[in-house]
Amino acid sequence: MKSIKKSIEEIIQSVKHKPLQQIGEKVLNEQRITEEDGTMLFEQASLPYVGALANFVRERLHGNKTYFNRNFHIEPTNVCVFSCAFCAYSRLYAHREEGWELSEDEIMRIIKSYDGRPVTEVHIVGGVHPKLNMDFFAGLMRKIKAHRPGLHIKGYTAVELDYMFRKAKVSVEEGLRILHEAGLDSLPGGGAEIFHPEIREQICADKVDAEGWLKIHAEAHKMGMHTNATMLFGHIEKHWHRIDHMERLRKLQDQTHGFNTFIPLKFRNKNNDMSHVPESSIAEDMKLYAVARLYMDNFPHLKAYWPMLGRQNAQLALSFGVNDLDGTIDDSTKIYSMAGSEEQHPSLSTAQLVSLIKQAGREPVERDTLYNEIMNYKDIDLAEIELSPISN
Ligand code: V47
Ligand code: SF4
Repeated sequence: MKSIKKSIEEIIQSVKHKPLQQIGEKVLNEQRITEEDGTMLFEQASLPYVGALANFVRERLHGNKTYFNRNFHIEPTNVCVFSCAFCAYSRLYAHREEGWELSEDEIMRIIKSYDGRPVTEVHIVGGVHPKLNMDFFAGLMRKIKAHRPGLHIKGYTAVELDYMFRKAKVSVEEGLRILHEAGLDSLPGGGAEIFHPEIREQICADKVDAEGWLKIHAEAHKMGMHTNATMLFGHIEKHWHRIDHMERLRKLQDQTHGFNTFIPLKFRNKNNDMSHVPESSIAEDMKLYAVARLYMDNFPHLKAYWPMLGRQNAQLALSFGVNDLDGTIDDSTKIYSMAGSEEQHPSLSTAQLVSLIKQAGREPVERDTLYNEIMNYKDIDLAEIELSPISN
């Protein structure tokens, strides 16, 4: 049988455009592609070509493995002091009758409802509430850890942290140390949106800027915490803004190696101040994942967040560089359903996730937040998972 390398060599040679051929050769030889290369891939390469290159890299890094975890989300509040134009979720403090705020007891009740179930991670993320401060969140994490020490807490975007630290008048380093000691294990990737000020000023002018976001992640990495990074794509940004965004992340990763996963988030246009902006096509989305896999050569993982993309498109993304589908989520996550995602109550059982991955011809592997492998489902029968007491 022809080796994958041989096939990809043939594909590269068959491309008539010399600069695109040279990009292909760089990928084949594990050389870094430049910002110009990245923009050229968006603008001149065909989807099958970038897809084939991205799949080659994905399989070189991870073979057929596709990771997921058993997690659940808690959104303590949707009240937010900021007013990002793309956000369908937040309610301004002045109108908080439309919003919700969970008390510590209510959050602990959610945590306890997972007792005896094999979840490994809680993802805590929400609006930036003017009254919920660092003491509240540090106290909450101590309570969660006292109740279930092994549960990994991935919580608070750099936007929430920046606001918390400024309000508490502590430095980024001090603030992160306090939260880390209280039980915060890692940071999610939210709030990055598009870093370039030309776009940031139009879509989320009042929250932390690129430098502030990157500083928080850099400090977390210095402390030994792992973090993720997102990019909100498919709205008013140009291709070069996407490359600029990825370049800033790639540079930081060269220095710290603290990022686990890059998560492109597709802009959804319902119920927000950007409803006039059309959503991107699935072909554009797949190209974005493929270019991201090629550009972010120092990020080990590329995630398609299925609640936002939809299950079938997430399956498709597994052929365009993606090797992670997030998790079971099991949640009342409203951030996407309110913005028009088809997933109104995102939740998949382990059996459903495994089946989704197998249907796409890949090998499902359950991981923890830090990508330690918990179980490979390659040879496990679906009926066996459904009957198992560990299925959730
Ligand atoms: O930063 C808000 C996005 C993010 C819309 O780290 C929207 O594992 C599309 O960061 N259309 C928060 N996207 C969620 C997030 C996340 C999600 C899953 C996993 C991880 C992780 C992180 O949600 C925000 C923003 O970019 N968002 N509104 C919208 N209308
Ligand atoms: Fe607030 Fe986050 Fe929505 Fe922006 S995206 S308004 S920071 S909840």
